[in-house]
Formats: sequence, C-alpha cells, structure tokens
Amino acid sequence: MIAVPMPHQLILDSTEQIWADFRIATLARNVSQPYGLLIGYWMGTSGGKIAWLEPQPPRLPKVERASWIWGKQQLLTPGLIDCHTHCVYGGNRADEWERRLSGESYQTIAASGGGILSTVRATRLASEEALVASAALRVGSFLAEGVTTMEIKSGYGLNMESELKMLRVARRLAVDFGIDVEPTLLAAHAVPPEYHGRSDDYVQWVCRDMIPAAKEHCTAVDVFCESIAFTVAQSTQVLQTALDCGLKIKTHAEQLSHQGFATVAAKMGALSVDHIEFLPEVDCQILARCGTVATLLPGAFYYLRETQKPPVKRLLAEAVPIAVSTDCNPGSSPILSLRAAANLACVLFGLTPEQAIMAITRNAADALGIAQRCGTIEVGKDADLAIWDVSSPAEICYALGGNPCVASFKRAKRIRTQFLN
Ligand code: DI6
Ligand code: FE
Repeated sequence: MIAVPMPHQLILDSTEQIWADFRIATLARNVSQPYGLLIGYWMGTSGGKIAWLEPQPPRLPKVERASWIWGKQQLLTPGLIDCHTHCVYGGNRADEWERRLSGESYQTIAASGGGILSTVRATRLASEEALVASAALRVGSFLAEGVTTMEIKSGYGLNMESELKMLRVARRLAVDFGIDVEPTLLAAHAVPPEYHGRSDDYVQWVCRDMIPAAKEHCTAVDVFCESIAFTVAQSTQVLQTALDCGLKIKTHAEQLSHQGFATVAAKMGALSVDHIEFLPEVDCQILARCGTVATLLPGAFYYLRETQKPPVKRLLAEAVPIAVSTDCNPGSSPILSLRAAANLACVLFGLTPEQAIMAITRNAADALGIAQRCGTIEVGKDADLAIWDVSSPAEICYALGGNPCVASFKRAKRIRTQFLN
C-alpha cells in the first residue's frame, strides 16, 4: 500500500489541486496491480508535489482550498520520460536515408564524411537561435504526447564553442517549455575533421579541456564506443574523467558490433548502457549486479534495418531494469514520438506493453538518476502527470499516429506544447 500522510500533515495552500474520477496507473513498485493501477482513488497535489493518494473522497478543508481536476474516468499516468535524445541539431539527413535504402550502409556513409560528421558541419554553422527554433518543434511533438522530462545530448559540435552552444540550447528549451531537461555532454561522439587520424589527441582534448569546461552545463557525460567511433580504452578515459569531475556517466555501447564496453561502463557506475544489440547474454548478470539500466533504442534498430536484437529475454530474466527511448537524431533514428518507440520495443524486441510503459516512465527515471523525484505516481514525488483518453494503459503505445494524450503537467502546472517566443 502507498503511504498516505495523515490529514494534519498536509500543507494546504492555494497551490493545491484535487484529482478526482481518474483511473491512476501509478507504475509504482509497491502497487501489485498491472501498471500499478488504482481505481477509485483520489489524489492531491500541493506545491507541485503529490501530497496524498487515498481511496476515500477528500474531507474538508481539503475540498475548500483546492482547485479540482475531474478525470471522467480518463487514465492518469506519470509524465513520460525520454532518457536518450540527440534532438538539438542543424540540417537533416533524409538524403542519407535514401542512400541507405538503396543499399549503402550507415558505416560506409560515415566513413565517407557523411553520418554524424555531416550533422556536425550543419550544427556548427547554425546560430543558437536557429537551433532553439528547430529543436523546439521536435520538443513540442514529444510534449504533446505526454513527455515531461527529456535528456538532450550534445555531440554535433565536437569543439568547445559548438558543444557549449548545444548545451545552452538544451537549457533554454527546458526554461521555455517549463519542463526538466537533463543535458548530457557527448563530445566523444565522433572524431572531428580537425583531428582526423588522431583520435587519441581528440580524446585527450575532451578530457583535459572539454569536460571541465562543460561540467556546469551538463549533468552527465556519454561516449560512443564503436568501431566507427572510440575504443574501449578511449571511452574508459572519457568516463573516468567525467566521474572525476563529479558527473554522471552513461554510454552508447554494443550498437553495431561487440566491443565489450557495456560491462566496463557498468562496473564504473554508468547509469545506463544504451543500444546493446550486441551485448552477450552472459553480460546481463553483470548489468544486474551493478544496478545499470539497459536502454533499448528500437528506432535506430528499425531505421538501420539491423537484425541483431538486444538480449531482452535474458535482461528480463536477470531483472535488469529496461528503459526505452527514441534516440531522436537526424541519422539513425529520426523519431519524434516516445509512444512510437515504446510500440517498436513491443513489436520488434518483444516487450509487453506494461514493460514498455514501465520503460518510458519508472525505468527511464532510473536511467537518468532522477527516480527520487519522478517516474511514478507516489506521495512525495513531483506531480509530473499525463492524462490519456484510453480505456486501457496498453493503448498508450498501441496505435502509431494519432494521439490519446489529453494534457500533461510539470509539477502540477499544465505543459504547453507550443513554443511561445
Ligand atoms: N548512436 C546513435 O544512434 C546516434 N549516435 C550514436 O552514437 C546516431 C547519431 C547520428 O547518426 O547522427
Ligand atoms: Fe544515441
């Protein structure tokens, strides 16, 4: 049972709301129903937090002081969390998609100066204003579908000026939309042209100059460990520097080939290891032991027409928490819908809808290290909420297209999905 505070503990003020006549999918661990579903409960939010959740109608004086939100039996869930995006960038790469569809591989396009480096050229040229404007359209799409917290990575600047520019854009999006953004430094995404053939020198620059300069502007550091990006030794150096600077760490690992970095990162304390199509089954227990979240990015798997799937059954058997994210980026995963990513995780990777919804709420909060404040509907957490016009929670990720999200709230304040500046 959820701990319900006694009425005298409630702080009643003008910022109090009563949420009535909802079906509440709490996603909380301690509610045994599927999706943590509570029927016939009433909820109170106060000062932007969930203050109480009770099976009885509220008594005076709660009733007098609060504003009421009537659900008409709609479904209330935690706000969705997209824990892995590259949604700030210049240009677009539809031309590369056409090339890939006629047979070229992601890797050969990258080797010929396309791929990530083509977005780096466009992002360096774009002004901060232009990046805010283009990313705002994408963020607006996420928010319209119930997202209340997003991670946004840098990684298309690859020099001091443009990496910091990307991180500033991420912060501005958070302020302008009134949502939480976790900005992540991904300077080790690709070797920039100035360092062509000198990846060790670039990694040294990232560690000596870039991470210390960015540490006030991001909460975590990510690295792309892959045959077309950085080696295990280089990636280890990047994440160790981040830890030394007091930042959280995570990694793109085992996406296109097996490099063996996921377990190294897990042992270093990575919050999550992301992609992991090529993670060997035996490594799943190491993730479990380290408490590392496995973040699945089925959009990249789908767009790159990969065939090697992440070891989902084994991850579940070892009780590794699974998160799902869009990986929203202009190359391998131009997906602007977290609901669509959850759907792909069900259809392509075999998650149940309940596991998929868990993966875009509670487990996504774990993947960002913010589960103490969001990811479930529980007393004491932020009132980050989404209202859905659905008859069952599975419908949140059932249809592709359409949008059953009626409204969403950040700390009990209605989120607007239009950019007003
Ligand atoms: N893996 C990805 O899925 C993105 N970055 C990465 O390391 C792709 C980025 C891109 O193609 O622009
Ligand atoms: Fe990514």
